[in-house]
Amino acid sequence: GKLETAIAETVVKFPRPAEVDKFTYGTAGFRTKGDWLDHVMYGMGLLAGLRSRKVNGQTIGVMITASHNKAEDNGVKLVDPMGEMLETDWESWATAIVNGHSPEETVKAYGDVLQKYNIDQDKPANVIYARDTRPSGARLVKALEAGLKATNVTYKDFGILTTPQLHYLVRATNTQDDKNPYGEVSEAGYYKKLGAAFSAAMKNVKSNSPVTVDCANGVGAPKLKEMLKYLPSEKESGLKINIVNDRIEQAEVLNKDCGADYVKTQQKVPQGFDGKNYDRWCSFDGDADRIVYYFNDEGPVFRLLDGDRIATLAATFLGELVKKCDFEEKLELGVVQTAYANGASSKYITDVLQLQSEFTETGVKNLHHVAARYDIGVYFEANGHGTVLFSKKALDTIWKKEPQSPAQLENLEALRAATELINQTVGDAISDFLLVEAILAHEQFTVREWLGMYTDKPNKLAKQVVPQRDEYKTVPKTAEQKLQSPEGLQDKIDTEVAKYREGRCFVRASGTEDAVRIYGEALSSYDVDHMVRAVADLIE
Ligand code: 16G
Ligand code: ZN
Repeated sequence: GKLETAIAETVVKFPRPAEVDKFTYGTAGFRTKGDWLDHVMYGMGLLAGLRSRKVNGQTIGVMITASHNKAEDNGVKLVDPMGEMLETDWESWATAIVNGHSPEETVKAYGDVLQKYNIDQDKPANVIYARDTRPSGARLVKALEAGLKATNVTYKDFGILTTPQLHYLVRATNTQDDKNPYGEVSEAGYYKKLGAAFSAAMKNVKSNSPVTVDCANGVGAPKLKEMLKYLPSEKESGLKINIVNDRIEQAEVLNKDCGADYVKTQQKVPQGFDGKNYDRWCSFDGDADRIVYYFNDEGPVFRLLDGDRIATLAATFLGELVKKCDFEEKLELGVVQTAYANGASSKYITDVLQLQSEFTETGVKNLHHVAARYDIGVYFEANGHGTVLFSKKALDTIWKKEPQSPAQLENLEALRAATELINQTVGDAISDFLLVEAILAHEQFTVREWLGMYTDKPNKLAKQVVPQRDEYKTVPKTAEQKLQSPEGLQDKIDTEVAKYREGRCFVRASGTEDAVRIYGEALSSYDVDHMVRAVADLIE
């Protein structure tokens, strides 16, 4: 057909780089050196159009970012109509369409998708896209556009945005004609929605201390600055927000010794830290979809308030509000984590909060889908990616309730504000930041009190390079905590772990690096070190 000819003619301008054997659409989409991604972007233009036609012309999003990775890297992922990650079944089509070795092979992969889903090429297709601050982004957009043009897709460039802002825009676009649209379809619409929700959440409370945000020298910096214009003044809210690591014009410092990933993996304050003991700090990652908090204790001893801490804080707050609102219909609250969550946080959720706690495999899409089964589903990875999902039943219940007293009205208003403040499409550093700040103000918590909610179990995360990481397969439905291969290894691990008091240890293949990860917890840090080393020795 006509489109196939157009593809064959234009794909040659974006040849496959010789350096890459095979591209794979993984948990974070495609990700590698920015210089090698033009061909991939072109292919993602084709696939985004196909995906949109498959879902009756609803708008699909394309985000160009490499998150916490080096400035020279880049990547791309697709966003589905409700702002979710691309449906899993389509990941293999993404891989197929960018791995053609000739124009014919690309056209063939395109045709395979058409055929498989019975897609009508004359139907409309709509795509929107954005990128982070990386220098290669502008060039990669051209390749993406070439794929979109070749297949007659209607598209709109939203320029530089955080990843969650693009997710927001996709959902807002696709719910424009609904009775309850998600928000205005513009960057300003995002700030307006969050700003109004934060003001409502802070209506009856005041923050008691300033906060500093490390923006990883990435896109979060200009976007948070813009966000500030829509927030109540420092005088009104009591909250002073300082921003550091905002040098986006210097590409090479992006994520360099700063940002959420650095702080979490190094267990260290970022470059540019000048806080006193007990000052409240937080860090975004390079595309502002992750956040962790931290402070220096007496010593100074570095104290991290990671995704587990945010999950337990949010679950505590929302659980209390739901109770106080006394709804006729029971709303079920649950917290979804991965096996990397500190055992003390999970115990706190079940024993103290008396809420359901569930584990899934690593990766946002896995947590998201499980959280969606609850009326209020809180999900966070320890690394700081997470959000809260409200079911339709929960939203209806919360918005239609008639308050029985002024106190109940206050609680109801706070809960309603939370439903608007939280980005329900994906973890969002800006939205999570405002949520945490509002909760701390409500609870009148200092960082010490927040940390004091429970005591983390001593833990350690190690990495071991292995020749073939795909030999390490886990048993389904164990949240990756049991190996089924290599044969016999799990038994040896179990024997070793049984030697330690309250020992827990598991091994899984990384989805993003050529290595396996070993996570361990036990009653004492001496035991943890010993156990993790012993388990590492079992791995060849
Ligand atoms: C990806 C995931 C992240 C996960 C990480 C695990 C998304 C958007 N990102 O970055 O959630 O924590 O992989 O990496 O799902 P690993 O497989 O190397 O341990
Ligand atoms: Zn990120």
